[in-house]
Amino acid sequence: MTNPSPENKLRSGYVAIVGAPNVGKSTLLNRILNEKISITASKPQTTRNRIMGILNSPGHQMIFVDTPGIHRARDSFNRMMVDTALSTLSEVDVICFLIEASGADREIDRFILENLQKVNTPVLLLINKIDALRDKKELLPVIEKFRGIRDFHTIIPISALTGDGVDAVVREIAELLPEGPRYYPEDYITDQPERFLVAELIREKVFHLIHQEIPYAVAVMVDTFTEEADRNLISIEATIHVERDSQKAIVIGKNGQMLKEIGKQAREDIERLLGWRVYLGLFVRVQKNWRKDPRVLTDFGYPSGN
Ligand SMILES: Nc1nc2c(ncn2[C@@H]2O[C@H](COP(=O)(O)OP(=O)(O)OP(=O)(O)O)[C@@H](O)[C@H]2O)c(=O)[nH]1
Ligand SMILES: [Mg+2]
Repeated sequence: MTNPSPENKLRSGYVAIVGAPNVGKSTLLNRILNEKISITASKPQTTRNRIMGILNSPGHQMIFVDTPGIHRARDSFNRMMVDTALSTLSEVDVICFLIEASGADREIDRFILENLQKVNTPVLLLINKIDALRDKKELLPVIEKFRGIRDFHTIIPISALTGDGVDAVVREIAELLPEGPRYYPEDYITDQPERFLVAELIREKVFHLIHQEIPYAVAVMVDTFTEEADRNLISIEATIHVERDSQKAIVIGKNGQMLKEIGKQAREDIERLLGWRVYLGLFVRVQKNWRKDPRVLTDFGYPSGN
């Protein structure tokens, strides 16, 4: 690759990834960056914060913002997540609106479209999970329908899972970005602190290994993070907070087996992320109804609302 000559100015800016829960937003961010920055799960409402991922090339810096799935929130914690996503819309240069190839006429997609009407930002409609279609012809009515609703900058069928169509998305975004500075150093892929990424990887394993309501009642905090250069490892202690004693028992599991498995899988991912050997100590603690407690929400790094 050649460096851009001075007259070829850098193009840079912010790109929101929005859509209903579980449509594959975080999977797409990870695919674009070729790094696991954002956790993913087959359950809705996995992502709770804005997750920033930065794609650098000689001529561009694209700052992607993965957001919580937009849905009809039933409680204040979920409303906080939806507000986090909606507030991103007015702060970016390009919006990627993800829908699923099948079941694309969901009421929530219409709600998101209403919110997109309020901003003047170019919107790319990305129809995801095309690998799961039996016949690509199923896309045609979806494309027709959405084309009738709004003037999208472009409509691209993709698979965030296989990478199909993702290069085309990046190319389209590159053309839409304004000239601008490199907001972050070239070797940055996220502005999320390592502690946050580590806590998220632990939370992801709870999503993968435990079903029903428990993952939603879990928050993870890293308590200590110590480089032990003489032992050639990073020593991490983290606490998995749950809301009730019964949940604590399930997270620990019979003879501690569940907690052990969460720790093992999380450690493997954390070692990959940090490029270091890792010792991971996990604790489980009951923090009654933390999702409703503004003080605890702040401690856990979530907006506490009002
Ligand atoms: N078959 C298929 N599955 C996909 C694709 N993209 C994502 N998935 C799966 O869909 C599920 C949800 O993916 P996520 O990336 O966590 O979805 P999300 O939109 O970030 O979800 P929330 O954060 O909960 O809003 C996971 O099981 C993914 O593996 C795709 O292109 N094809
Ligand atoms: Mg997500």
